[in-house]
Amino acid sequence: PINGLTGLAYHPGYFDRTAQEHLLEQIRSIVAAAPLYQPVMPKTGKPFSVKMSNCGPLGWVSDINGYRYQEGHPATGDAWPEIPESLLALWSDLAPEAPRPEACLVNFYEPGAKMGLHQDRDEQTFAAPVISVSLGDTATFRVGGLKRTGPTRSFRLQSGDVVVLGGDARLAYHGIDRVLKGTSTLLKNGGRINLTLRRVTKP
Ligand code: MD3
Ligand code: FE
Repeated sequence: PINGLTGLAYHPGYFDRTAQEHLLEQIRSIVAAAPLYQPVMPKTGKPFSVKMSNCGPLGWVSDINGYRYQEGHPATGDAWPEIPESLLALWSDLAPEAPRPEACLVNFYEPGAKMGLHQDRDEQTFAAPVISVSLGDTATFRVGGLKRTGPTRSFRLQSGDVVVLGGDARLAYHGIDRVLKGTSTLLKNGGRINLTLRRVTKP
C-alpha cells in the first residue's frame, strides 16, 4: 500500500507492446471523431497544459463554467465515440464487481505538460474504482492522502502500466509532476497518453 492506501493497485506492464499499439490505433480513431481540445479552468479560464477527449456515453469536460460530465463534445456537440472493447475487457478483469464504466477520459501530454494535485470528485458515485492506463513517455505520478496537505509519494508510470484506484484511494489527491522525454518509442513525436475509465452515475 502506498501512503497506507490499500485501495491502490499497481499493475506494471499490464499491456505488452502489441497491446499498446492496438490501443493506440483505437485512440487515434477516437480522436479522429472527437478531436483533442484544450480545456480551461473554471472561473479563471486558464488553459490546462493537457489536451483532452473522451469516449463512452459521458465525457468529462472543464470550461469557464465548471467541471462536469456531458454527452457531447464541447466543440462539435457530437456524441463521444464508444469505449473500445479492449478497455471494457480491462475493466471486467480488474473491477469485475463494478457496474460498467460510462466515461473514458483521454489525456494527452505533450512534452512539458503536467497536471496539478487534485481529487476526482465530479462523479455521482465513488463506489466504483477509477482505472488508469498509461501509454507513451514515462510520467512522474504523485499521490497523497484525502487532504491536500500532508505526505505524498511519487512513482513512475510507464507505457503499458495500469493503476486501479478504488476503496480508500478513490478520493486521494494525485497529479502528474512531469513527463520524461524520450522514454518511450510508442508515440512517434513523444508525449504521453493517459486513459481513465470511470463510472459516473449511480448504478
Ligand atoms: C488517484 N489523470 O484524469 S491517472 C485524471 O496520468 C488524472 O493523466 C492522471 O488524474 C494522468 O483525473 C493520473 C492515475 C489516477 C487517476 C485517478 C485517480 C490516479 C488517481 C483517482 C484517485 C486517486
Ligand atoms: Fe485525476
